Amino acid sequence: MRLTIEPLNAASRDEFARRLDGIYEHSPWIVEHAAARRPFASLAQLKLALVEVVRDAGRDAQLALIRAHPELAGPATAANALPAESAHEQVKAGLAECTPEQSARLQKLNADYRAKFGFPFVLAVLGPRGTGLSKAEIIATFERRLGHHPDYEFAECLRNIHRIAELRLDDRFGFEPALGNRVLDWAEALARHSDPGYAERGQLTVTYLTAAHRACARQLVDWMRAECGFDEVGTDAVGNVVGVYHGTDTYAKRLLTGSHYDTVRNAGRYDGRLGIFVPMACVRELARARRRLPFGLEVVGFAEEEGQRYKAGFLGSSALTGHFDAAWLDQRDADGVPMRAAIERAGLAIADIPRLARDASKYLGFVEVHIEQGPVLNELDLPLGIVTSINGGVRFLVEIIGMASHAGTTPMDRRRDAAVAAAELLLYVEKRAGSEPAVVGTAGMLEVPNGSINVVPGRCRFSLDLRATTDAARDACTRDVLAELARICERRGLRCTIEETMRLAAAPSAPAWQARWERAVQSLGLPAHRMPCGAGHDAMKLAQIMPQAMLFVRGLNAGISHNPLEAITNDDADLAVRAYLNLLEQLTAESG
Ligand code: HGY
Ligand code: MN
Ligand code: MN
Repeated sequence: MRLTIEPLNAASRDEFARRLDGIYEHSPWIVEHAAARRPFASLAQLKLALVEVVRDAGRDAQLALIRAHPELAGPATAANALPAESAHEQVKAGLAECTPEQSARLQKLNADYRAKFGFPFVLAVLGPRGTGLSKAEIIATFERRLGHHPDYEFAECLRNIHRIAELRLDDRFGFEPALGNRVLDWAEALARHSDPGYAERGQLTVTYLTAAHRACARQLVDWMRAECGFDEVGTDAVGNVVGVYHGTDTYAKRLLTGSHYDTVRNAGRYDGRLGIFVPMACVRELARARRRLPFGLEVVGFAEEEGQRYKAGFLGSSALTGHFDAAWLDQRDADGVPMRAAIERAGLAIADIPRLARDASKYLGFVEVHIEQGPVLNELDLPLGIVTSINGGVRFLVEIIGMASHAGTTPMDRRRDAAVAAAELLLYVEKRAGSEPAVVGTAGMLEVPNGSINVVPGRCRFSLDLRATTDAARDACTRDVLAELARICERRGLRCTIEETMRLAAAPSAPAWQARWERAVQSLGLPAHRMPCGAGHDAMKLAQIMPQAMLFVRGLNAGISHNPLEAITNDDADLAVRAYLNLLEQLTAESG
């Protein structure tokens, strides 16, 4: 019989525990302790309460909980001696039919893992989508996690235990996170398009206006039209995909929303795209219910945010704010192709770009859903977070110029070594940015052009990405770094060129919109965890012309991003869609 929240709230402590028996492997104490935290407003709140019971139980009880778990494809599996839930999960992930090589590999991994950490490897083998990881994914995860620090693995085993419990609870409640499944399935399908040189290696890279990029745009247009029921769908002059779902009055103000569909190199499949899929799933729900809101919804898949193919970043959202800089059209990619040519080859009309600027008076504001791209929600075991402010940033491309000379005959005190100068500066950036928590500094690209193993580097090119919670902190760090660069070049007899390629102001969330996200998250029975944002987002661009606020979704694997390990669960994606739907209900109620 399917569980529901109300009878669980009303049940006796023993009855409550009995109905939740087996949710945590051989550890009834967890549900027994959770009974005292009733009543629960939602399944999500019940799940969080169970997490908190374990969190409050202390390390010994947590260690016992981890040790209560069977090994993957271990002796208990072979002897068919697993509890029903674990047996079902391991069978569904195919662990009952391992090849001899896979069995041997898993036994060795189990032994090595237990020898290193002193507890068994725990993995939610049904995975983020709930349908089961492949054996290859399980083994790869096992091997990757074997290399972690013991403290990280202790916490990661607990997070996987909570994910196992979540999936078991979903099953007991007969709850399928269908909205979240749709989001994950869209993400997987869109990730099939990738640029040459990456696609062959199974890596996701979609840079501005490549064939893969255009295929993504077409796919988004198709889904918006065929699956979601948008009224108007199209691609604009810079390649943004724009879907409009009208309100009761087609001239009513609109909520602007969305995120980017381009990616960094060897990316994850949720950065940006999640913020397109979540509002798409909302429109799909509204259209299926034949509901019209008192405002329109304008969902934008921004064509370019990452600044990978061309130096200009946030190009898609800049076009909407009226800040598209025509000089960007002359920027060339690594193959020398000017942006102008790429836009024309994509069949887009450069002359139309200025007309993309939005009249902010016609919009209520801008909201963006995005993966956190950091470890905070993952460590707090929270599915959602509310952004309080987005860090401001500035980016430079620097070239230090010295003198190439013979590596063997040039005395160390007579060199004009550009690479060593760059290294000295980067160590300064690390020290300076590390001197205050509000600031971060990164050199993501570094090269000795046409370098040779036996030549003192005459040139060294690198990028600088400096960010801070406030513009003042960002600018102070920038001043110090550029002054140090000048001192290093002076002392070493070198010169340098510096090109500023991007500058974005810090963007505090608009209070009214941040409050709406907070209420939306609380409506799910979850705490409204407020947090700053270190990454750049299209919302910081839209912040220049209208109020904005963002919702964060927890990332798995310590929230890693700009990396193929980027992942979210179907349950968390489902909560994000439900939070978004609640925000739409709030706006509807406010409009009277
Ligand atoms: O760099 C950033 O923070 C964003 O991913 N473009
Ligand atoms: Mn990104
Ligand atoms: Mn992003």
